[in-house]
Amino acid sequence: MTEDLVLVLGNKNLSSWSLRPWLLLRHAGISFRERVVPFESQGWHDDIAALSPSRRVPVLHHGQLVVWDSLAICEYVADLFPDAQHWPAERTARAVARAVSAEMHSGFASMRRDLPMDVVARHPRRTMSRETEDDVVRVQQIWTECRGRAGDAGPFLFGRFSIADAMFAPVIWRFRTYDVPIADGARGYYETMLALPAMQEWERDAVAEVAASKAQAAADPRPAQPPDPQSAQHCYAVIFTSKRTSSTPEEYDATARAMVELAAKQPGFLGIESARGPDGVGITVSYWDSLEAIRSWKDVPAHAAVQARGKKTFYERYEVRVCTVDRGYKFPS
Ligand SMILES: N[C@@H](CCC(=O)N[C@@H](CS)C(=O)NCC(=O)O)C(=O)O
Repeated sequence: MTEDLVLVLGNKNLSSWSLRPWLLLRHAGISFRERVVPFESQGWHDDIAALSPSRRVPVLHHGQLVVWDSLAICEYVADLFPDAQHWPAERTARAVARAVSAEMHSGFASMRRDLPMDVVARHPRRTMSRETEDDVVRVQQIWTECRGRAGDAGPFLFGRFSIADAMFAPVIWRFRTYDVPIADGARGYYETMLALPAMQEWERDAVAEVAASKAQAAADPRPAQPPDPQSAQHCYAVIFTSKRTSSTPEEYDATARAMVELAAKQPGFLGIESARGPDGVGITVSYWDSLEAIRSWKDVPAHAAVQARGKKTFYERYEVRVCTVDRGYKFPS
């Protein structure tokens, strides 16, 4: 193979889909270069459309070829390295491995939503919806049945490590973060995956990534500042009143910081101030020099993506009011 494989990933702590092809390549000892583009970073905002036609990660670049979607990347790797047997060699085992991989790829929406991957976080015994409980039971039923069938052929779902293991790997972190009870028949597999050197490497990278982003925030706090009320008369204010859900606090904090930084780069931005109480209710007021600036900010793609994420994950509810500021004063003046 003359060209390098370049795998583009999201944040290692959060990007469940990115983990799958990365784990497949790393566990097999295949050489590749990785490029992490953190969500909500300026790099994501500027580069993702050029890197990935779906604007999602993971995406694999191999010379001129671009392969997006985690399962498609795993299939391509299996084609490139047939001797590595990334699918089970035996036909019926291969059919079942493909079936459980496809089920993982297209299903479990409730579990994904309620138990988002956050490798370093611990949220023990989160209350689960009925649908999420059903998803958890189904995943463990798959693991138990596959392990029963594989027997002594090896510790993975189909004996040897296969694409099916890569597909389920993010669920291992989800179960650990939320301290999901593991059934007896699935426990050995769960522990095998936690102990896998490539999984531990991913975890170390996730821990380092979160520590680096906290250190950066501490070194460069850029406190959100409102404009001086006397110099910003006749401007516009957007009052965003929200109630947080309890989910994904790290992702929320990182995203909120990134959004303030991004807003501060927009034309017409004058300042921002924000407060949130222990009950999860928060008020953020951003100030702008025109209604047009407010409209443009709403449509900035990275901001639009966060608004969609907010509805799904961050907020129980929110209200937005766009107001005119006619005059202002302060004490001490
Ligand atoms: N089916 C795709 C899903 C990829 C996906 O949703 N990736 C997420 C990150 S884990 C993403 O890129 N999100 C960015 C966005 O929605 O803007 C795959 O398997 O690769």
